[in-house]
Amino acid sequence: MAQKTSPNHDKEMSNFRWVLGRLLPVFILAVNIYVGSCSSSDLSLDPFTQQKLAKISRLPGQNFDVDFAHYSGYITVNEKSGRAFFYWFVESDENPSSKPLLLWLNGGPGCSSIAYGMAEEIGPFHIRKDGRSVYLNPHSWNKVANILFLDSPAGVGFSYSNTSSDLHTNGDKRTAQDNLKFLLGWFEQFPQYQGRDFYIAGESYGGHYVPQLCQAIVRHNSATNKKTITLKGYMVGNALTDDYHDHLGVFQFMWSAGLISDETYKLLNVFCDFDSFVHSSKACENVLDIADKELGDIDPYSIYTPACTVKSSVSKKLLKRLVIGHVNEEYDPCTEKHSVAYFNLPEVQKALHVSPQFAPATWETCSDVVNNNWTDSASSVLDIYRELIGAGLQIWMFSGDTDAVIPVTSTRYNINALMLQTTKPWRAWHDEGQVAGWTQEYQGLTFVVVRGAGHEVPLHRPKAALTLIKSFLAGESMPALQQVSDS
Ligand SMILES: *[C@@H]1O[C@H](CO)[C@@H](O)[C@H](O)[C@H]1NC(C)=O
Ligand SMILES: CC(=O)N[C@H]1CO[C@H](CO)[C@@H](O)[C@@H]1O
Repeated sequence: MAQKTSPNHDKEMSNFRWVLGRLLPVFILAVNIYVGSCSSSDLSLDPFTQQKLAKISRLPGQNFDVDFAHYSGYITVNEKSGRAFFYWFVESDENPSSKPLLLWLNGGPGCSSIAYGMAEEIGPFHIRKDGRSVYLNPHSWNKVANILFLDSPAGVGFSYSNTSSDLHTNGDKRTAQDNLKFLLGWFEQFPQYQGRDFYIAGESYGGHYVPQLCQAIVRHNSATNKKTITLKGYMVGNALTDDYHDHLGVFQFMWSAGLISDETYKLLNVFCDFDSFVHSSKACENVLDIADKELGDIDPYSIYTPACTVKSSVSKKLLKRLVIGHVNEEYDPCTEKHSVAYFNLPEVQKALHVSPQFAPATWETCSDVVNNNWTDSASSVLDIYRELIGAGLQIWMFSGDTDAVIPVTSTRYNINALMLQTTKPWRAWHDEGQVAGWTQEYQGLTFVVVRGAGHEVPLHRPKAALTLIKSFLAGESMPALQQVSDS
């Protein structure tokens, strides 16, 4: 997924050339030398013994008990190259055998689903400011589903390849195939989940990964006539979908939110509309640089919240004094930094069954190497939407409406381009008696706006996001205002 600027944000690098990556200090890629022969998942063992070995007992800095099991480890996706993907699987905290299975994918390309999905969005374990301990997220999606977090592709998070050139040749097509291989391998290790209702969700560049993987699954199922993976549907948020419509929406949003000048708005529409998001032309990059300067030092992924800068932490202190009693729930723009500290701790990596042999020299939330060397990137996945709507999948698109990176306008242009029939007209939806957003239902697709949320909807609006996943998994419309019977 696309990530926020960090305090060490290299000013030479344009936010908008990097919209889908994030900006962290660039560490020199240390080429790991793979020696030894210890592999974490021994395939000679039966699945249940493997599960036992993958089980996580307690995380460092976890001073509370949880009533769900969770597991982590590697699944080999390519034997010849020696590519293995890292997962962290969290069962539901209540009656997991009755709950669906949900795969979560962050984007980038190059960003870790553990860094974002687990540690600051939908996962149960979020990282404290000290970078050494965790707290329980009260709005974790494992209240309603068993969640599988996957670091994909090779070079992201703890996923690795024994062939170092693999990190320079990642792209959409191989990622979809490797993700399919991952799932098939994972279901072998967790056979009790075979045939379970299965959904995929993700955000940002996950807008490519999610439909592309769904297409690979649907085609695999029909080619093999097997139903190991019982895919029911997918949901994407602030999702990169179609370069042309996404660009139109971004420029329009930045202009109407008052972030850029009239002149730059015009130039963007002249030089960038028809460009690729991942591989933009020099002419377009020049205008993006101008736009970036005009924006100033805001967080483009959430334009009305403080950015992670020294200044913002001062104003945050003020806020803390004013909003008494909500200190823990307060939005922390620097949460990524805490994850970097935590997941680089040797004891944390040990608890997660990360093999020292395959661990990255430095764990990063997003990999610059993967991002900068991305090969094929589909200019549009709308054709896949058409195919999957035809296959009868349940498809939802949601959007946080304060994101300037893949904004609500982009998603609306994309949905309009599909020319679907409306089944339920535009209306507000509610959470805790307030309008939490808007929704419209189409033949084959449901659209949900989450009001006041940035690029990472579950980070900014955790309660509304839990309502969203509940409705999605139940296949129900977003809640309308509840009638209060008494007064
Ligand atoms: C990578 O190489 C090491 C050393 O040969 C081997 O133990 C490991 O299984 C390989 N990884 C994969 C995914 O094949
Ligand atoms: C061909 C290419 O773009 N290579 C890039 C791969 O990633 C590294 C690290 O970010 C860059 O320095 C290379 O330029």
